[in-house]
Formats: sequence, C-alpha cells, structure tokens
Amino acid sequence: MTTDAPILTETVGRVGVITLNRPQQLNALNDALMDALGEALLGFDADAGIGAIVITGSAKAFAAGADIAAMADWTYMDVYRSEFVTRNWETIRRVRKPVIAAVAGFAMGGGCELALACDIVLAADTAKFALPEIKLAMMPGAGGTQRLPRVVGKAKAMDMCLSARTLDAAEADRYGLVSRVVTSERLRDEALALATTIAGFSLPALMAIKESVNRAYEGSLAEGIGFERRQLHARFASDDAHEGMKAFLEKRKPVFGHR
Ligand code: CO8
Repeated sequence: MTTDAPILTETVGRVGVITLNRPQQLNALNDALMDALGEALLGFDADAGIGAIVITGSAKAFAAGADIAAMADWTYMDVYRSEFVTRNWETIRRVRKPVIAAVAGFAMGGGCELALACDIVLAADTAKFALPEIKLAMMPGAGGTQRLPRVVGKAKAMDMCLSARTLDAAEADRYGLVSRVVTSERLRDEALALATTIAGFSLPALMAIKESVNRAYEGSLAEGIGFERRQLHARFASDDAHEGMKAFLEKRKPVFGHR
C-alpha cells in the first residue's frame, strides 16, 4: 500500500491495525477514506487470522471530522442521492469482531462519532473530543446525536452538541466517553496489548458478547440514526451551512443569515 493511501493497514499477530492517513487534513473523513476504512474493516472481519481490530490516527488527530472542503458545495439532492454517511458508516456496525479506537489529539465531529462507533475507546492524554458541527451551522450526522447521549447522558450531550464544547481526555474519561486513558507515548503499545489480549480469547464468544452488549445499548438506535440522517441531509439545504463551511476554509468568521 502506498503512503498517500487514505488509510494504512498492518497485521500484528492476531490484531488488524488500521491507521487513518490524511495527516495534512487532520484525517478529515472524505469518501475515499471512508470507503477504504470500510473495506479494511470487512477484510479483517472476514480474516480467520484476526481476532480484534484497532483504528488509530496520528499524534495530532484521530480525525477532525467530515471533510469540510468536500462537503462545502454539496446540495441536499447530492447527499440524498448518494446516501451520504449511510453508504459508508453502516459498514462499521456490520463488523462482528471487537474494534478498539486508539485516539490521540483531535476527535472532532465525525472523528468523535467514529470513536463512539467503536467498541472500546483508548484515549491518549492528548485526546480532545468535540461535536463542533454547530459552529458550521451543521450537525452531528454519523450517530453522534444518538450514541453520545446514550454514553454520557442528555445533559452532557446537549452541552457538547449545542455549545461545541471540547472535552479533554480526563473529562471524557470521567463522563464515560472513553474506556481508559494512557500517555500519548504508550497509546499504540497499550492499544496493541489490549487488542492482543482480546484477540487471544475465543472469537465466537467475543462476537456473542459484542452483539449482546450492543443489544442492551442500542435499543431504537436504528430509528434514531435514520431520523438524524434526514436532518443531516437537510443541512445541505441551508445557506448558513454552506457559509459556515466556506468561512472555515477561507479562515474567516462566518456570517449567518439564519436561513
Ligand atoms: N475538513 C477538511 N479539512 C480540515 C478539517 C476538516 N474537518 N479539519 C482540519 N482541516 C484542515 C484545515 O483546513 C487545514 O488545512 P490547510 O493546512 O490546507 O489550511 C489543516 O487541516 C490543519 O487544520 P488547522 O490549521 O485548522 O489546525 P489547527 O491545529 O489550527 O486546528 C482543529 C485544529 C481545531 C481540529 C481545526 O482544524 C478544526 O476546527 N477543524 C474542523 C473541525 C470540525 O468542524 N469538524 C466537524 C466537521 S463537520 C462533521 O464532522 C459532520 C459530521 C457528519 C457526518 C460525518 C461523516 C464523515
């Protein structure tokens, strides 16, 4: 695999490691990256030699969210027709083996939602979690409005979604958004050690446990996700959302007409 590929994959014993690899864009999640991520996840899931999967990013960013440059000119019909998010993100839910997010630096927007979609979140002490879409007049659209309240409760979730507040690793740990916090120097080794321990257990038992815990946790998640997706698509009919994204790319403050 070449180094300009949007993700890198490697195998360490029975662990499949996926590294998000758009460092210049802080691992912004464009379609090419999400397609490659989905393919890699399904590949490891189907590989009998793999028992657990780690998704990680760079020291600066796990992922800074959806790719604002790609989205800025999309219309409602573009995202409705292409099934934006649904097309790629449902893949993550299909993975039956345990998936560990190893998060250092920014986990913003879709990056935070990617961590939330994993089974275990290991955070470096440098990790920062936020759903800052409101600053763009956008909204979380990859499960954030549904998974975050289930994890941290309504009060914290509303605060994060409505005020764009950033949580550091210690706060995220306190709120139950992450499973464990380790030093940034130890993140990769700790993630590999944890994944190796898990991958040493019986795979059918692991899959049964994962499916059962998700059953307890998800409830009517599918309905919530479907609702959220239509709301996200409708954001592309908003002048403010296009203004918000363009202003970010032009490095200026947005001027919202509240339309
Ligand atoms: N999309 C595209 N490019 C980005 C993104 C992004 N989300 N984030 C950062 N970049 C780019 C910057 O434009 C910049 O590019 P360039 O060097 O060409 O100017 C480069 O990455 C480095 O970024 P900064 O210079 O801004 O780095 P800082 O260290 O100053 O700031 C931040 C880091 C705070 C993370 C800042 O980059 C930031 O605020 N980024 C945007 C975060 C954000 O708003 N995320 C939410 C996006 S919307 C979203 O996720 C909707 C979810 C819907 C479903 C998800 C589907 C995938």
